Amino acid sequence: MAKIIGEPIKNIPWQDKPEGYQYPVWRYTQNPIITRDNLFFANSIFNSAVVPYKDGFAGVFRVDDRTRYHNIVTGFSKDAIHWELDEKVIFNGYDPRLCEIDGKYYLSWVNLTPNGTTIGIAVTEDFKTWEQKEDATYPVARNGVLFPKKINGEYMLLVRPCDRGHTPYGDIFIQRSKDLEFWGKYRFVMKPEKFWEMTKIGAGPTPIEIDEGWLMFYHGVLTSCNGFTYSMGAAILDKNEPWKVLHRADSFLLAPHELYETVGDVPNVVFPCSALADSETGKIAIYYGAADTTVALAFTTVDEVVNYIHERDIIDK
Ligand code: BMA
Repeated sequence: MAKIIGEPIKNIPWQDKPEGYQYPVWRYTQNPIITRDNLFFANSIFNSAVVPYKDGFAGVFRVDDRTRYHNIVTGFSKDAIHWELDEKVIFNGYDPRLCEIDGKYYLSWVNLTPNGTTIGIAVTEDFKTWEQKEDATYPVARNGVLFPKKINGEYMLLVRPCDRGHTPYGDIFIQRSKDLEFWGKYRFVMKPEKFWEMTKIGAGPTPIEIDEGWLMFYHGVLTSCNGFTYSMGAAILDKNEPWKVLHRADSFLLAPHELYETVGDVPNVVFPCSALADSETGKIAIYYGAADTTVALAFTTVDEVVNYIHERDIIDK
């Protein structure tokens, strides 16, 4: 039995695996959970992130408005399924990730600069006032994902260097900081290996601490004659040296198969940015952007994912 290390989340959203369903990740039957109708003037609301907050949940949401500019807003929910979004823009940019470290909430996102995208970092205690830190990378980078605790006294950030356009390549790297200001000790983590992810990969939700290491969901991109297809995969990273990949599944865990994933502003996109993990039951709820248009929800358990990774492990021992 695999084990999630961390706080229990008693009110984690949940549906049991459908009877007879054979795959390790299953979708919420009422998907998508957030659409453009959640906020006036939104063209699309997708790639977003949530955390437990007070007796409910808080989140940061990517809202592309009707000028098609990229904005991040906050939102709150009692059940992590029905969300009230605040129209106030906290930052410009996209693909936010969110995690709690020592009682504070850290946002990392794709920050827009005149010279390309970089990874913005900001911290809040109440989701009202944010303190923006130095950008964590030079341009151009995307998919900056913080670990939910310091490791050996250092913050850890997964990151995907890229170009100014739609980037036809991309590996995952890690970098470290003692103070969230100066970054260094860059290490390679992993590169595309299988066809479903062959073009590029990027870290997804905040890594989940488990007994064996860090469970990392990520997106992988395939280029077909129809363009990019984004799917979700998983790997387990070493607990103390997370640039070491211990195990990695050869196949995706979720790919664009439902209509809301295959049809939208950008068809064929499943883009995970967040996961809630309940240490008591092993339940995991994954939030992903669907077709760059809506936010959807999927479920798994730590046992399902860890078994799947072990059964299909591509890491030579
Ligand atoms: C990536 C990012 C994501 C988006 C994806 C598919 O480069 O821009 O926000 O979901 O492309 O369009």
